[in-house]
Amino acid sequence: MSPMRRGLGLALLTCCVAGPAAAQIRLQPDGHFAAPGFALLVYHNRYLVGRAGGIEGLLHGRRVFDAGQVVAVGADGRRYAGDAVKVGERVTDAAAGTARVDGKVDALGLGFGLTARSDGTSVTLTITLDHAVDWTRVKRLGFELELFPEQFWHKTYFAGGRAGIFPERNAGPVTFVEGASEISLAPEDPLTHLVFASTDATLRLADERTADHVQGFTLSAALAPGSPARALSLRLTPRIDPAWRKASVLRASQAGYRPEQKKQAVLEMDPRDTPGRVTLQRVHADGTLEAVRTAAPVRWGPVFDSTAWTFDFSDVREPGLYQLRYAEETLGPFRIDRDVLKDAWKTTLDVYFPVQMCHVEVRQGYRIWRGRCHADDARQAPPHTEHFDGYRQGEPDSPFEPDAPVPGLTWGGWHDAGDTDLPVGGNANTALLLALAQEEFKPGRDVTSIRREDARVDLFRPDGKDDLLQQVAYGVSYLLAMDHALGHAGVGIIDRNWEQYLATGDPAFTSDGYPYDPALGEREVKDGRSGRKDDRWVFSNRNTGGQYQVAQLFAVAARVLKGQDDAMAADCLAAARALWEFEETHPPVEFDVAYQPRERDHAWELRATADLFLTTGEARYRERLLALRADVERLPAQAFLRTAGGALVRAMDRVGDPPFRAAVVAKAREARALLQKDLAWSPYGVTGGFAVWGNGWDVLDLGAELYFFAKHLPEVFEPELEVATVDYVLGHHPGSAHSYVSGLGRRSATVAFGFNRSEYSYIPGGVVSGASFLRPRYIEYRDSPWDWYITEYVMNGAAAYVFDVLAADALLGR
Ligand SMILES: [Ca+2]
Ligand SMILES: [Ca+2]
Ligand SMILES: [Ca+2]
Repeated sequence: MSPMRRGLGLALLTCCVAGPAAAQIRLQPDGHFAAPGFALLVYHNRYLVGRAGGIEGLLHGRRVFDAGQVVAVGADGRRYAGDAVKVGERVTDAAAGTARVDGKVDALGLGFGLTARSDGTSVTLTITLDHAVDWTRVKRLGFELELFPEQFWHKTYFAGGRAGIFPERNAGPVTFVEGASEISLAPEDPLTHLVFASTDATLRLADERTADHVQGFTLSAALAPGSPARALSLRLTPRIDPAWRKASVLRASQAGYRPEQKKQAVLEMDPRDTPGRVTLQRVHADGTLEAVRTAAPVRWGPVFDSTAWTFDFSDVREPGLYQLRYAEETLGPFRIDRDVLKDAWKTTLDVYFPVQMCHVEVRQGYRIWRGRCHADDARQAPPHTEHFDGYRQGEPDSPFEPDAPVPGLTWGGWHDAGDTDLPVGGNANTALLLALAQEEFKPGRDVTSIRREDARVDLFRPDGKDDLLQQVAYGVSYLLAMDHALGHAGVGIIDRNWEQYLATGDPAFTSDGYPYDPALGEREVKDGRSGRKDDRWVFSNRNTGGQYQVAQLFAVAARVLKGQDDAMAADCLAAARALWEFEETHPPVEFDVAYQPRERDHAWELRATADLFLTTGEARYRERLLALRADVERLPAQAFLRTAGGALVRAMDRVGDPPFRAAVVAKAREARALLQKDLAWSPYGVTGGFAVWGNGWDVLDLGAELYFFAKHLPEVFEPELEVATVDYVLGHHPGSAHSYVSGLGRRSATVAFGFNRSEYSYIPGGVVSGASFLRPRYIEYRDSPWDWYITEYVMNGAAAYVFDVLAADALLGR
């Protein structure tokens, strides 16, 4: 054999054994199927209403399908899917190579097992029925999944003799393929190509997205109606590129850094890769890119399914414009400057908060953001109503008859999120964070005008009044009005029906704005009233945690509003006293409802009492705090860290009782030790606590407490802990490099779930919750207006962001 032939033989061996062969798909010990570049999850997540659960598929680092599940349609046309199908725990059988869940649809007498197994290149899902389908009760039975539309836009599908291209937007229901045995998706795209096939069920591919609903393209495998079969199967075969690697992405704050602060970029990479060098460049006016620092990043360790490497440039303090480079990627430009945080909160207060205000028209120059909404708020929710979005009405506990009008509720409050309800808990938390921001930092800004007489707000048109104080007053106005009407803090106001609630676009149109008058005909409008029964409901039940929460807000607002609006400040203080007094002298009520805290371990009572004491200096509040000292000592460290601690450290010195102070400080040390454990999951310097929902707001919420700890107990909590929460939401986080603040940073959450979500749009300064954790080990951020668990705006996240940026600036400026 000539040397040349030997060489060729070796080359072939290399090519065919280690080269193009993709790794085999294998069952993992945790019950999911994986190969590098592919993963199939089997009920590791169950948020099916959000299309994040059941059978989920990731291909080359992106989720391409989700919400795979058994779907049945009854003879009466009712569809059973999601929570209407009861699915048990997953059973993983390593010897058989299967992961299985059992499920049932009681109403249709259906029981089934759903088993996933792999031959290394495909995964086959088999649905085995307990007995043959009773077709007198069942109209359709099959397995359905949703293809995430953005991954398939303008890509092809092939099935039998048919082929086509997936459209970007839905234009009414379209069936692409019906009755096929094999469907090939995106064969022209080697990173998205997937083939679905079945020998015993008929496949269908359709676009059932509608303008007002959350849906991907639907792929289903169904039994032929009338079939006596007791099983059906679906085989999916991904094309896996063995050369593919997870993208290496740099993460750092996209707003930039103050010179004196810690500056760290994280490079998350495919675990099979090792990085080259990262370069920090300074950008000069003449086009020069000056390499300030070039170094190999330092390995930190695994974070989700990546390996994290860190690049520290803390000692670069020279003010200027910089960018980070790695391979072909550029992060930035961003600033290093003393003033960098002076601007970062402004858009949230200037645009997001005004746009989120209920009951007003909002304009920005020629742009009409929204018409005036909900001028017909609100009517008493009838007793024993289990409503949507966590709202419930139990026993009647208000002066108003069922569905009677409740006066005074047409001014104040912010829309919760992408939805327009006014939850008392969320509004109180938001107003409190803004009020504390005013008290601590007094940023002093006026670019917004609010005119009550016209129910109109104009952005970037000053009215001589401080914007932050105006927002505090706006939240407080709503809660005071409810307190005056009901005699306590209720649950909140929300649409009466599901159609109103799901509507996207201008909320001015979800009700007619005229209070309902039963004396009028349905189309009649007279004297500012109408016969259309579309006014929202106010849910009124008392809940002890919620009462203390609102009492604390009123106590803080009384301090902050003094001098600006003395009448409202006095009103707040009277209401805070009355709420507190009532809860101190009546048995606690734990009414389970969304958005409100439940009282545990006196944590909310401590908050309210501490702030009433700080506002009044009165002995009764001090005495109550001292009486609760043993409860402070018993308080779980987590409750101190996230609930009671901030108020206690603010009050402890003024209480002036050494044993009380010692109890608070001891608990703070315990909380600091607990926090250290919660930081261990990553190099990002913040707590984890991931679920399907991104953890951005949790991090920001804790940030506000961390500020007070660092301010009052600097020997226990270092300022860096608080500053890290700001860096985190601005891009120094896992899952993507997006800034979670819309419009802030070169790459940010500009496709978001606000009221304008149908337009694939955003509200500048809105703050999203961020990357979603997909159990068992994946994390993903995607620019989707429908993934509310990633891209929705919630007002208290935005308030915490405003607070935390001002706080970071204050701590770093010390
Ligand atoms: Ca809501
Ligand atoms: Ca103003
Ligand atoms: Ca109405």
